[in-house]
Amino acid sequence: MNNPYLDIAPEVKEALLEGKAVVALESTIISHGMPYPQNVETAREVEKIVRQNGAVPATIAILGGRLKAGLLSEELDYLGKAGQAVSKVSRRDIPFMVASRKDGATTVASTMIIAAMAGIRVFATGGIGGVHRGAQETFDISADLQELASTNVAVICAGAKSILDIGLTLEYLETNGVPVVGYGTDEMPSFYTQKSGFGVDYRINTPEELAKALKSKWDLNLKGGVVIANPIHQEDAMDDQVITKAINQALAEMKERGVKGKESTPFLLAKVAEITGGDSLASNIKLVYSNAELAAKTAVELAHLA
Ligand code: PSU
Ligand code: MN
Repeated sequence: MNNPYLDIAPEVKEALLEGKAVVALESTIISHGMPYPQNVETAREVEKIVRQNGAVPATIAILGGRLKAGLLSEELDYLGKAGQAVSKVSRRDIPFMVASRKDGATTVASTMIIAAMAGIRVFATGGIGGVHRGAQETFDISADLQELASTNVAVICAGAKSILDIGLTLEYLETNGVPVVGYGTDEMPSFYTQKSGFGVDYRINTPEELAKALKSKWDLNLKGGVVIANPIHQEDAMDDQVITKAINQALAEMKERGVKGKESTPFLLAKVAEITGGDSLASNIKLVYSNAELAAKTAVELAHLA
């Protein structure tokens, strides 16, 4: 924890020193994943849910070049209002933000890195990045997947959005030794819906079982993360046809406009929300709450095992 680049919030530091449960949260979902003000409201509510379930939240970002584990309320507000004006920061970008003392919103990959530096092992988000559709041509594969291969943090998500090629994403994770666990399901959920047609590697039904699997992996020095895919509750899920149509339309528009690289995912997220007239945003918010709850419960169980 003695890292001269890292600021751990006092509450987070105390919890870590006492071996208590801490849950990391990312900030790209705030700045680039949702519109203001729903992004800030969601970020605050997520922190509250983590607390209600017995863990301490640590939202991660880079501010003024400092790596932050745990943000103040006004810092959440700043990131939410700044939106896409703040840099989206993945692994490759971290040193440049630090060197030039800039602000950055952290993706799944960079949140994992900073969480691991702080000693946090459980992280809740909405969706992970993955292998994009058409990656055979574009080579667009999220750095999140490589990070999952090498950094010891469990990521609780609602599966992968079908803006991605879910089958290829699962193949990529398998090659890199990253287990994909379905929480209470045998099927990989696809973010807005419970189904994708693809199976997960393991089905686990309780936070206690999840914690045991994580402890086993890391006790054995099998480095890397775990994807814990927690399906959206049925009452919050979207109609499969509606969301499929919206995603296809968003993908077509992206191609037309030639959107590439780090802009792709934020573009697709905003387009899908726009096309569905906010319905997808409502689902997105609900699934993040559900993931925060499961992450907190898992972190509590993991703290008991330590
Ligand atoms: N998927 C979502 N919501 C998000 C993201 C992905 O449903 O907010 C964000 C996360 O921060 C994720 C990042 O780590 O997008 C992936 O971006 P890229 O595909 O450029 O690696
Ligand atoms: Mn990409």
